[in-house]
Amino acid sequence: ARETLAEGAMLLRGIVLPFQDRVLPALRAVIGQAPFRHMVTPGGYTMSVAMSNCGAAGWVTDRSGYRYDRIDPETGKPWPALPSSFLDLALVAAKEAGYPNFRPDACLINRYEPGAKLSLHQDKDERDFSHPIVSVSLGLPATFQFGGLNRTDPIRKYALLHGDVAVWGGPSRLFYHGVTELKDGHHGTLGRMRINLTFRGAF
Ligand code: MD5
Ligand code: FE
Repeated sequence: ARETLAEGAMLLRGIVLPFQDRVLPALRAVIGQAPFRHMVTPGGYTMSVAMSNCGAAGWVTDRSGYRYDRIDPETGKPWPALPSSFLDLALVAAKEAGYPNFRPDACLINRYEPGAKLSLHQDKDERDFSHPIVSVSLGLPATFQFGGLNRTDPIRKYALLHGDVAVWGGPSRLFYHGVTELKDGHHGTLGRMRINLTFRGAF
């Protein structure tokens, strides 16, 4: 099932399911090497979403700003490599959405527990906005908000479910978006959380 959300933006419901038996163990291995942590924004706010990364580049924030870095500031080591299952999934989804040349070098891993949210923002720390962002949803359902190029543009809401992938490219690449406070619940394989993998071309 392929649904167009906006020009350049596609929702691929359930496309993760054939990959999940490879992706979930790989996720556990990555988190064993680079544990989830609550990062601090330049404004001094501790994020409710816990994050980690894998790939050549990882997204980090601290009091000095947002950036991509090859080194995990918590471990002092490079981020774990992108697992082959992650890359296979990202490439299949990107191709299905019309981006056959996408080659991600970064995967930001977000963990939402009940009550966690991501306020409306744009993703603009990447060098080249011609790369799409491939976003994989696992575990508890979330309400995704997406607007337009201006913060004040009208917001549409979508439920993102376990196994869904959203691909944001073209004009939608820089649209404002966010995730509302995660509702409590229990997912059969992930338990009491939502995991979101976002594949990016950072460098
Ligand atoms: C999430 N994560 O569900 C979302 C999925 C983040 C983040 O927002 O920055 O980690 S990525 C959704 C996205 C990316 C780029 C553009 C648009 C949405 N969009 O145009 O709506 O945890
Ligand atoms: Fe974002």
